[in-house]
Amino acid sequence: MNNKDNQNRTLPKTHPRYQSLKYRHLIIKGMKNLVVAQAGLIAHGRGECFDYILGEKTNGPAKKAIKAAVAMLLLAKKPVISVNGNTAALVPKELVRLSNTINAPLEINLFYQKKGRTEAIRKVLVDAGAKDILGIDEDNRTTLDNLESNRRFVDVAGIYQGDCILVPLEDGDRSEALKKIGKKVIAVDLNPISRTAIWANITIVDNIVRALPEMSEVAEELKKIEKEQLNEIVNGFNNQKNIQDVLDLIKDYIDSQKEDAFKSLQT
Ligand code: PTJ
Repeated sequence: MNNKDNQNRTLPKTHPRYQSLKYRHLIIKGMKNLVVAQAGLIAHGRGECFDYILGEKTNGPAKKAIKAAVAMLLLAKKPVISVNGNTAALVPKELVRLSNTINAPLEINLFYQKKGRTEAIRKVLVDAGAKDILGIDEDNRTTLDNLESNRRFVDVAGIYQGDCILVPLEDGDRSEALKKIGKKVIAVDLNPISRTAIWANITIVDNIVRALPEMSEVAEELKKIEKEQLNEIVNGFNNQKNIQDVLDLIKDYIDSQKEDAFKSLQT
């Protein structure tokens, strides 16, 4: 039995948790190919847990945040999409689609640097159709002085000069650092109270696998409207209030589960 057959057998499409298992397997495959850091498995598990208590769907506050985020990206002079291992493993084609739709380059920016990882991620993105990828050429590299982690290494033509940076699912201190040097930060993070989520200008509390395609859809629509209207959308968005609304949804969801979780036992 080859590997694919083996995976098909262990992952039947009829499995009630098929979608979740499919993404889990992509992360495991990514780790084997160096795309995903070992810690990326743990990060994914933490994300799964939050997704569970958000009902595994794009909620109302996430939709509001997506609209504001896309408006902000379309208004930006130099928007950049930061790419890490988990994102590249889960949604490579959607990264390329959003990059093309909003005209923002993809920049590989890693927390866990290891020989061969950047190249592995570059290959995944190229296979998904990406043309120009930043964060690869060491000659174009500079550092952000107010950040100590490996994420401080940035591309001069990308995050360094960028005015609005999309940072999907990542560790704590970068959104704070980017904001302190005057950049706008858009985070996609299933943990509504992570440091990234709290510090970002706009936080999309949703799974990256749902949020990115939705962002491209919304971008197609918002590209048709005037700058003034885009500004209204951004100015009408309150990140703190939106995160608080997500926390209320989590409370409601957990309350509903006191009954709903047991319904399947009655059929
Ligand atoms: O590829 P690298 O080296 O840049 O490293 C990437 C990881 C993700 C390993 C690194 O940034 C890390 O350790 O991140 P943390 O501190 O574990 O934070 C990841 C955050 O993303 C957590 O708040 C998770 O809840 C959230 N998260 C995980 N999976 C998803 C997610 N958010 C949205 N969609 C997901 N699929």
